Amino acid sequence: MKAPPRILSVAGSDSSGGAGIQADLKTIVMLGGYGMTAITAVTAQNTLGVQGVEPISPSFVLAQVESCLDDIGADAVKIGMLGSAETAALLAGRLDAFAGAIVFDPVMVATSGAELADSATVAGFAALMDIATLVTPNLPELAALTGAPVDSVDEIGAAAQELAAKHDVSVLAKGGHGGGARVIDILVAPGGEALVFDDARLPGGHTHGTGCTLSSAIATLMGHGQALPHAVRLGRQFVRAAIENAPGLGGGNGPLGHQVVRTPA
Ligand code: PXL
Repeated sequence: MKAPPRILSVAGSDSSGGAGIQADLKTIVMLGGYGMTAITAVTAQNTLGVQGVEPISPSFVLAQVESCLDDIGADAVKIGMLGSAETAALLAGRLDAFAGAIVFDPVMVATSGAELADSATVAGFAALMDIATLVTPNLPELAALTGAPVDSVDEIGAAAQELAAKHDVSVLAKGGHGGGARVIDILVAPGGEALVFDDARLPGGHTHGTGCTLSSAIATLMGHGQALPHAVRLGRQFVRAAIENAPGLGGGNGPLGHQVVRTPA
């Protein structure tokens, strides 16, 4: 049996199972990876909103990371909700020399609109972007990280190029929040080369956890040895199939159907 890629997710817990750590583990296992977690915050949450957040202490987030890396080790790391600026700083220090891929989803706001990072934590994102392989902002996050307008494909590409050059990182600007009939994502390499992924927007409103799912899918696919552009291509296919198979649970923006998706790596 081929050894599964070892994937560590550093992210928050979503009690409703649709986003965060829970979405990450579902994604990692469906893509043939071995999933581990360092939980940064616990949320009380459902498809209607976030009812409460309890951050885990930064030193204990790091303790979880150490426990995983000291023994089992990891081929790729996915970073999501951080919970505090100090956790961001400690994590950037610990992962500075990490040899595998680091996929950083700069989570600021939940799909329901709840704030998941305060301004100090967002300031702490810079150090993580410096050490990441890929950062995956949605349009509001890209605008917040660059201060640039993101109203057209040209503006989105320019903002992504600015961020990529500043932090020497690949940037996947995700267009799902754009609202048009097509969802256009732009992958920009640190040197500025761009690759555009353009698909029809899927019908149905169940998109809770899409960002978490995409970033952990890309991390797992890179852990399998896929090059970044192909990992992004396959990861987007995985998310789209999971949206198409959303089970329609809850009274609000519901979770994806991870359990039915089979995408070979
Ligand atoms: O999708 C952003 C996100 C990340 N992490 C946690 C979340 C959410 C959205 O709900 O709950 C824990």
